Amino acid sequence: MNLITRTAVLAALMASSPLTLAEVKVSDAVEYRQGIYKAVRWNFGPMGDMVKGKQKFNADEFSRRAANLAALSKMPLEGFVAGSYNGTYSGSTDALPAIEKDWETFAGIMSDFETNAAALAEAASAGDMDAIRPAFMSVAKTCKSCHDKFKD
Ligand code: ASC
Repeated sequence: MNLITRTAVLAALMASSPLTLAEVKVSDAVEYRQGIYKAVRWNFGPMGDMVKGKQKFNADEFSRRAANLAALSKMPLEGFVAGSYNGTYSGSTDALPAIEKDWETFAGIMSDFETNAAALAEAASAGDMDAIRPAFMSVAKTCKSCHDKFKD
């Protein structure tokens, strides 16, 4: 789409919507981060099933999913923008306003997510479940610590 078409489409969208331009951008950011987390779960779920023995361990599949997770772990942070939190945002989100109030802690946990997901991908590339298991648990603990503090 060229700029003129895009502007026209946006203008039409704005005319038919009660949302302001700023709110449209916020909803895009919320949808973006929720999409990333869906992709995270899509990959992390089967990895968890393999770690728990609910699904047969397939080293190639596990490693591919761990590499996906390592890439995905770098992506959600930019979706946490001003006005996108539960209580302020007009749409649906479980992201608590504590994220904004305690951004340093939140960004720190997201950074741990990246570090731990990279370590899991590294462990997974060797295909050894004894090394994978603790690396997987570190990532799961990081997920939980963020949910406990910052997710409704
Ligand atoms: C998952 C999932 C999460 C995390 C979290 C880890 O499989 O959907 O949100 O692991 O439960 O503690």
